[in-house]
Amino acid sequence: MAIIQFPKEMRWGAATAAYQIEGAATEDGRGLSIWDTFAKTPGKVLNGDNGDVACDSYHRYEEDIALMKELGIDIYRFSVSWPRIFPNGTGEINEKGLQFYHDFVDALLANGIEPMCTLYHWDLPQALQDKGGWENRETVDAFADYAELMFKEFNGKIKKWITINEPWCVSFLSNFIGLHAPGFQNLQLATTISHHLLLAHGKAVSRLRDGGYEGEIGYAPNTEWNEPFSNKQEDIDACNRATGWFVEWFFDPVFKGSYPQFMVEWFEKKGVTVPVQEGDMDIINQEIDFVGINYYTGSVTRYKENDGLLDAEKVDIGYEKTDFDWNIYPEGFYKVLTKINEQYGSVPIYITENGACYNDGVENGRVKDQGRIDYLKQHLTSLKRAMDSGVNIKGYLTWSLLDNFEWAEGYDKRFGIIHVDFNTLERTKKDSYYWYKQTIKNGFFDMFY
Ligand code: PNW
Repeated sequence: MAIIQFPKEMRWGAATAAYQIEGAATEDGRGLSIWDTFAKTPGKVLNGDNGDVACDSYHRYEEDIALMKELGIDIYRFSVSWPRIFPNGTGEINEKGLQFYHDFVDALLANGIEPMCTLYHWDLPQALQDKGGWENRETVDAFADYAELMFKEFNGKIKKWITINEPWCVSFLSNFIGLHAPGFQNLQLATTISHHLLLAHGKAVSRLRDGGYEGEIGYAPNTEWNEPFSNKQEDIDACNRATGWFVEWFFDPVFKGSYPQFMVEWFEKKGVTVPVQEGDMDIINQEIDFVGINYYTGSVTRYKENDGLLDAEKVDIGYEKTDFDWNIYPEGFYKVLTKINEQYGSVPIYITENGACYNDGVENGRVKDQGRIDYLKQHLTSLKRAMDSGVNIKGYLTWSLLDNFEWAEGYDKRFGIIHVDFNTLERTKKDSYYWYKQTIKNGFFDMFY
């Protein structure tokens, strides 16, 4: 027996995002987002999939909430579709969009589940993209207005807010690597956007505080870990850049009020600058109530001249992989959490995403996703070690409640603890669902069982 036991204050949850699960893309006055446009551009999403129907959670949320209740989660993290609220990004408010989220949040509360609301999980109103998207500073103000409307409208109902989900993905993955909407490949553009996202985060924090609204606020950067291939300084430096692109780049401004010098110098070498205007860093560098950490994977990395942006190359040394081809590296979870704790102080942390892609299907009403259970066990063991070393962990939310529209991979990659048949939309609880349910109920699990 090896029992991994969590304190009774630990909060448990599951996460999703609007475009990935809602469907109902043209219903009740919803405007278009950049993901509608991107998914319908040939060649951008595997198999030409899109989120028009997704899990149809817009219509089936009562069934989803019943599944959450049976699971026993304390918190459900979902995101609001900005173009349901402001079909044009700004200006006219769509009351039907607000009503949907009221009904949904009321149903969560009635079932004793606390809502954790992400304001931006990637579905920028297309109308704002048409005016330059996140490159345009007006989008920052449009976001702050949208955030404030939500704070006002849901004051007292939603008490946990996340401004931006994974600013690295929104900036660099979407505008430099080009894999996600809007799909550009321009480093200066992506760098500018990373700054504007942090600014949008800061302005939303100000609106919550200045408006005197109830509730806690944070953001959810994605993290990864890199182990140096050798002890050579050039390999260690390459690793520091690779992790720094996710961690320091998006944490230093919020917690220290400046961009990390080693990364700024590197970017300058590549001819790129951050368009910081006077006063920006004070807006970004405000106290937040918690930080959401998303962690999935780690790599072994070494220096390689002219390899990508960072002159860093990932080396495959044979780690086991999930069906997404991401390395399983639970040690990196521990390391990134302790690094954050050391560098930024003991800010309260919610793990806002952690989970694994396994594509096991339904056989005789059952989904035997032992790979996912093992992944969760290993990562929760690392999390517990981090807690024992003093990292201030408040809760753990797994990604994801449901199989869903996995962005550029469409419906081909499954992250849910609940299986969704994308033809019939039928939900089937996977073995991992039952394992997670038991773990939540007990507050512990047995590593070897
Ligand atoms: C996160 N990468 O996405 C998102 O927050 C979720 O919406 C998503 O479903 C989940 O992780 C699983 O992918 C990421 O390429 C997508 O580094 C891609 C990357 C990282 C995170």
